Amino acid sequence: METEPIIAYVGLGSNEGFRAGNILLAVRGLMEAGLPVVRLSALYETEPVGTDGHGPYLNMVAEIEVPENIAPSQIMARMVRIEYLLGRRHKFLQAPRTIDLDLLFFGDTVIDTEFLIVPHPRLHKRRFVLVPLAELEPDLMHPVVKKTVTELLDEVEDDFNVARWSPDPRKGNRSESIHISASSGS
Ligand code: PH2
Ligand code: MG
Ligand code: MG
Repeated sequence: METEPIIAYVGLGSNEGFRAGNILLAVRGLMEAGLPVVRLSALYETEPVGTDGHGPYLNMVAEIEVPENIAPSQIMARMVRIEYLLGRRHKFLQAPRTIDLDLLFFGDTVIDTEFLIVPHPRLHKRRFVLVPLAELEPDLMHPVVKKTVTELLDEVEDDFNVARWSPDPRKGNRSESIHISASSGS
């Protein structure tokens, strides 16, 4: 009997180096690690949350059709390896990073251990996650908060800027098109 595959959502972010390249290499990394990426949101340029004076992020969300017998902890382990291969070194909490991969949802599974919290504990409070997620799956239900992504986005208090991004060849693909307000600086 065929069973429906579990769908997982992964948040990708980069605010150091060639951001779009880092994100696309991470998508390739997921595929090569046996995690089939079936849909991608657009890329968004987003004002950094909780990190005074750091550069803007590119953020995206990827949908994964989880192969049978792959547990959330194995997805995490593969993501950490991809982060490492792409040059991520954990300098300090919320330091600028070439790549950050976060497991947002794993079907409607709820996990709360010392090592892993699923759904991601802050996803429902972050516009830079909810906007790309709503693009892919607006009716997705958060199994803990019990609201859909659309409802969460309607209610979210985070008003940090999130804007669709596309490469600007005139700027050598390094456009920093959003203006970071002085209040979020140091
Ligand atoms: N990630 C963080 C901290 N702040 N801000 C934005 N805009 N995008 C991120 O991905 C992000 C952040 C820590 O993981
Ligand atoms: Mg993160
Ligand atoms: Mg992370």
